[in-house]
Amino acid sequence: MSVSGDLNLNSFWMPFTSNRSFKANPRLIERAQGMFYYTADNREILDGIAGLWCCNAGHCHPQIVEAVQKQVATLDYATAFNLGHSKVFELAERVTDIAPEGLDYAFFVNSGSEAVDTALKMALAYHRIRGEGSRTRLIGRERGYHGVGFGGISVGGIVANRKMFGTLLAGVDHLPHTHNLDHNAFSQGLPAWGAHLADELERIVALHDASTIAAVIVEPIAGSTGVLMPPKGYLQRLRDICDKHGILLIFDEVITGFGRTGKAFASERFGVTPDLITMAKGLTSGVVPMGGVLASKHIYDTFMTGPENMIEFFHGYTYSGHPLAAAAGLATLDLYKKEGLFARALEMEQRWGDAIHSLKGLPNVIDLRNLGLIGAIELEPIAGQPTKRAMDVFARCYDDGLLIRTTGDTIALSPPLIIEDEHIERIVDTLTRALKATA
Ligand code: PXG
Ligand code: PLP
Repeated sequence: MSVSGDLNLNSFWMPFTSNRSFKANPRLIERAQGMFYYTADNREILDGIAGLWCCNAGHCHPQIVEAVQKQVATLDYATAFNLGHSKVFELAERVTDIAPEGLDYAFFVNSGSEAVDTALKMALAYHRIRGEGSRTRLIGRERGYHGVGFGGISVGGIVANRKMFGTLLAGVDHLPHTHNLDHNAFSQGLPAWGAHLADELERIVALHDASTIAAVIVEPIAGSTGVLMPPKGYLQRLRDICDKHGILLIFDEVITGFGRTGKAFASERFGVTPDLITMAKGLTSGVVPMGGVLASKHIYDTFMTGPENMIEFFHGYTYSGHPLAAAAGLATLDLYKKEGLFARALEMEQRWGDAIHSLKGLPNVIDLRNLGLIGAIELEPIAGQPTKRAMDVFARCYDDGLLIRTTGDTIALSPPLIIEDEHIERIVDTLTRALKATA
């Protein structure tokens, strides 16, 4: 039995965790405030990853806390099936207001994974309603992460997340990923090389025929597989090829949404508008689980063409538009606006990027990447022990008061958008010590 103080750790089967390692050496968080977590023994841990790319407004902001407290005491739950409450309608209006032009409709779910499955189903149904029911193929990308639903792992490109789970969705193909250290190592912002990799979509179209393809889904910046920036011009080229062949383009903005790139969405930052956007995480600053899909007017209107008394989209979750999530979302969007947090992320981008790139030359650092308030440090793996180098740095940083995230041998950073210069300095200093100590 695994025990920490009075706490029995046995029964909780932890997600995406080595349960046995964790339970042998647990790390328990007690509370949070602003940029910091505090452990059970009251150590301060600087949160370098905004929880898990989600607490963009910082932790326990009193305005969000108060909104949720008020909501739970007023209306705890109401279904959104044939019933409504005002906050979810307000939230849909507010979030579509900051969305790219033309993405005028919001469908709410409870996570990024559900958002992805919802968007894929919208794409399939859209073509079918238009009389193009042969468009059933979905195109993802190698090294893509789209959550853990069957749709998401099918279009996703992380082998470990796929190989245990059978045949997945049929009729899925994958674009190549865009990561290339030979051409792009130590690029600031978007790498110059690689836009041509979007042309692989033409090869996939030539192989299957456009009439069989419903949608392409990509993360504008791939987060979970190590922070892979899109080469300059790549996303626009994907857009152009999709347009040419009548294929819908889905941007999975679960991590890039809500200011992470210095704009509301990466779509705006990169000037490329998809047909559907998936979102989650920063929508409520991580306070209450919520995700969503933003849909273009054209897609929504297509669904609204059947008999008026009929359900148009046979899809939805018990907690779609949950009142607590809606209240948290509204308070979060208020805060982003009032404190100008998206613009703030853009203002900090250069200093943040310079800080990340100041780690060049430290032991085992083979690449550094940055954009908005995202940073990545790729390390040379220890021969025969992939992931160990990064996990050693993680453990060292945690003991030294900094929370980072690792994926493979890449360290990912995505701090709350309220980060100050002093926090950036502390992140760099702690990482420097850890990289040297683990060399
Ligand atoms: N799409 C993308 C692009 C994501 O990053 C999901 C979908 C799934 O969201 P949910 O809410 O179902 O987890 C994500 C989630 C990491 C990390 O370490 C990233 C995510 C989840 C867990 C870890 O980078 N992103
Ligand atoms: N399983 C059962 C037996 C259910 O009754 C429901 C919803 O009513 C679900 C799964 C789906 O749950 P959710 O709507 O929370 O995704």
